[in-house]
Amino acid sequence: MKARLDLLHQPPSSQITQQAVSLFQQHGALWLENVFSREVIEMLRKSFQKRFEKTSRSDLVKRGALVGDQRYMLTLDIKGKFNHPEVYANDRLMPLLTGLLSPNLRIASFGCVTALPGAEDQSIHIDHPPLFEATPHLTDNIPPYALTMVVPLVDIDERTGTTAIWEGSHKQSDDPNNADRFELLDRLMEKPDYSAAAKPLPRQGDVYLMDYRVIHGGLANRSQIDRPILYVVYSRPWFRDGFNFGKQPSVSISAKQLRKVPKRFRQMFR
Ligand SMILES: O=C(O)CCC(=O)C(=O)O
Repeated sequence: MKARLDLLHQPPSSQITQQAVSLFQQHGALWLENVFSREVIEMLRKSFQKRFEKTSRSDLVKRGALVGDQRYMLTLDIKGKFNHPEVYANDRLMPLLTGLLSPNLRIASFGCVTALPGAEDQSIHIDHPPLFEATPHLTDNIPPYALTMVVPLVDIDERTGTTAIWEGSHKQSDDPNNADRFELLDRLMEKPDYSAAAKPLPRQGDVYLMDYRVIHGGLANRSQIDRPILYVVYSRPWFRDGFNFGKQPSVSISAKQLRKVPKRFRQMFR
C-alpha cells in the first residue's frame, strides 16, 4: 500500500499528523500501524464475538445486515468496552480525523463487518453514492466529507482476506489517460480485477482509513476463523448516511450510555 505510516503507539507529532493528512488526501486511504495495543483489540474482539454469537443468522438478515456472501455489517450498541474514548476518539487519531474532516466531526455510523469462514469476495463498491447523483463528478475535487476507520479485530493475512482498495480512486485523476473513476467502478463491478488494488495486511492494533468515495471491496475469507473489522464512519457535521441504514440504526447509543461519554465528545454522537 502506498499510503502507510507507523505511529509506534504514540500520539503523533504535528509533523507526522500533517504527513498523514497529505497521504490520505492524495491516496484516499491510509494504513496506520500500531495505533492500539494488541490487548485492547483482543478485549474488543472477545466482547464483539460474544455479542455476535448471541445474534442469530436470521436476525442478522432481518436487520438488513448482509453485505455480501456470509459477510454481515452489524450496528454495535455503544456500551461496555466499546463505550470508551480510546475507541471512538483515540488521541492518536483525533488530530488527523479533525484535520481531514472538521473539529466538529460526527460519528455517522458505528458497527462491525464480519466475514465468516468461506465468505466469497464482496462486490467491489463505494460505500455511498455520489452526493449529487446527476453530476457525480462534482465531488471529485472537494475535501473528504466522510471516511471509514477500519479496525481489524484479528490479525489479517492472505487467508482471512483483507479489504482491496483502489488508492486514488476517490478523485478523478488529472491524467487524461486514466479511466473515469465511475467507469472504473462499473468495469470492476462487472469483471473484478484486483491487480491494481492495494491489499493491506494489518495486525491487531493497526487501523486503515478509507475516504467514503474510494473504490474497495472485502476479499474472500479462506481461513477457519471469523474476520471481524470494526467499521466506524466519521463525517462532517452536516452529513447523514441515508443510504446504508434502512433497518438498523447507523449509531446505537442509549441516553444512559451517552452520559458516560465525556462531555467534550458528546457532540460526536448527535
Ligand atoms: O469486509 C471488508 O473488508 C470490507 C467491507 C465493506 O467494504 C463493506 O461492507 O462496505
